[in-house]
Amino acid sequence: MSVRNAAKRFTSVMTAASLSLALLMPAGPAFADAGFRQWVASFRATAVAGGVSGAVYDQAFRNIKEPDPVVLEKARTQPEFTAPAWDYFDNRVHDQSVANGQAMAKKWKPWLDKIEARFGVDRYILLAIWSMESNYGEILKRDDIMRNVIRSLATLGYGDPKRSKYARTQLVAALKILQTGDIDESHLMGSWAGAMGQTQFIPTSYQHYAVDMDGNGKRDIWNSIPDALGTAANLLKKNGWQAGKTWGYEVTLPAGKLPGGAKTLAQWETLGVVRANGKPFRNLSDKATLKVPDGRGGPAFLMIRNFSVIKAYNNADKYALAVGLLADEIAGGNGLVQDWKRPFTKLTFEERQELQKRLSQHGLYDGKFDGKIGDGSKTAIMAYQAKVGLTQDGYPSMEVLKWLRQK
Ligand SMILES: [Ca+2]
Repeated sequence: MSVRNAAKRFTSVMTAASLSLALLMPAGPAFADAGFRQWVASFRATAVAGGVSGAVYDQAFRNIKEPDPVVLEKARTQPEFTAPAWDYFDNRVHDQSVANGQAMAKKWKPWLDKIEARFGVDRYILLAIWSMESNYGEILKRDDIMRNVIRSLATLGYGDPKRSKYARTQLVAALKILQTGDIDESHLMGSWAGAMGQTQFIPTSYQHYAVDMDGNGKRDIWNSIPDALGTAANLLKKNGWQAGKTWGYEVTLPAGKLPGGAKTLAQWETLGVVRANGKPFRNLSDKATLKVPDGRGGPAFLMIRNFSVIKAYNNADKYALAVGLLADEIAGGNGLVQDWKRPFTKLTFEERQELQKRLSQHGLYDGKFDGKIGDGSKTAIMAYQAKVGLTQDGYPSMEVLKWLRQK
């Protein structure tokens, strides 16, 4: 993004955030800033009681005079709807995330060997987590996404009643990270909600799990890939990762009703549940639970223990499943046998980028050509559909791309 665009964008976000601040603080932005400084001054005692030195506190806040308007805006507009399965998985498990993962597997092989040997966690799972969390570090280069963690958490602690408790706890933890000297305050950057580094750890998780894998004396999950992947491996290991085992299997189901609950893979096999790719289960005595995230007619899975371990990272089935599926493909697997239920013909990753480029040529899209179909792309697709008289569903479909190619 050009500097001018960034400035323009920042101004429009500022305006929106000032409005929402004004709603929170009837006295207006000037008083809101005074209120924030007051909050920072009064939270000092809490931080000190939590073990943060006064000097570290003052140093961390010395250049922070105002809440971060971008953080308040993000906190206000976080979507809470549930995306359909194809929407979630297509944006995470695709040609590009697989190819990048394979390139990273080669590039970091010596360190992945060491991390696997030390923690017993599968390298492909770690690569998939890295992809899901920061697109292999790419988002850390985005000035429009990366925020000062201390300022973000103080902003949420002060201005977002829903997240205030979370933010106060995380702020004390973040200050303690500065106190250890693992990173200095100008590099303590993260997402608007305080998730940090290549593998997006919130400060309390960092405290529990961060490791200095490369041995330079600092646990640097921002700049050291070995530290970041070692830290992710440590989290999974401490939450019960079973070395040498997978997360689960895509399966095909027999007709008729199946019992619920956990059973051994041998028992599932007796019930007629077999692997979708025709291969045998690896260990028939593993206990497994059946999941059909897209309902009957979509792909089905038997999840073993490591699936729930991945959920220690992010407690959502679809997150853990995306990690598992992406890991399998980075390792050379062929992907799903039974695809997600999709009300249109799927585009490849490159075709989705082409779709974005063509929408931008029509003046309907000004985001990145990143193949990710988020709200901006969907709005642009709908605007185009309205223009040419198609049903306005916002789907990144072959039908829309074919129309775009004609004009
Ligand atoms: Ca290190």
